[in-house]
Amino acid sequence: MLFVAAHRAARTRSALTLDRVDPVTKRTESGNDYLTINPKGYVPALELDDGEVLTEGPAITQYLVDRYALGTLAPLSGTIERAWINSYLTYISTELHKPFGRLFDPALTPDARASTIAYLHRRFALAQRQTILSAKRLPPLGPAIADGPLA
Ligand SMILES: N[C@@H](CCC(=O)N[C@@H](CS)C(=O)NCC(=O)O)C(=O)O
Repeated sequence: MLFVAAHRAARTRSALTLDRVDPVTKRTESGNDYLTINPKGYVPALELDDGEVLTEGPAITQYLVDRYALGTLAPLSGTIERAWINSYLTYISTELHKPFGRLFDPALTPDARASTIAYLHRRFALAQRQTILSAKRLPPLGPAIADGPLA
């Protein structure tokens, strides 16, 4: 079971069973309290058949690739090419995604909003440069797992 944001589930094509989470009530569409599944409260979370729950986007995507698409959507674990992918996913998660979320905070002051936007501009410029560099260094893989979060 993959828990995703309420607005995303409809757009996601996947062999996984999906359950939407209401971001305000933290109830799942199937009627469960999401906080009992993932106390962090945010999505995504992946619940395995044995009940194990994995959170954090970069960990989930890499787990799914290694388990179900070995060597096709990402370079093999333990290679420097895979470490670049991991680095890029972590960058997206921490340097782009999180500050972006602040912009939706109604309590954000105009000054804080302006400095967050300036920060994001710098970070996106670096991401773009890095993407161009990576494209030259990574083996051709077709759609890669790092494309997902930026799509
Ligand atoms: N560190 C997490 C962050 C996930 C995240 O911020 N998810 C957003 C949706 S894109 C969310 O659920 N926000 C609601 C909340 O934080 O309560 C990851 O990389 O997976």
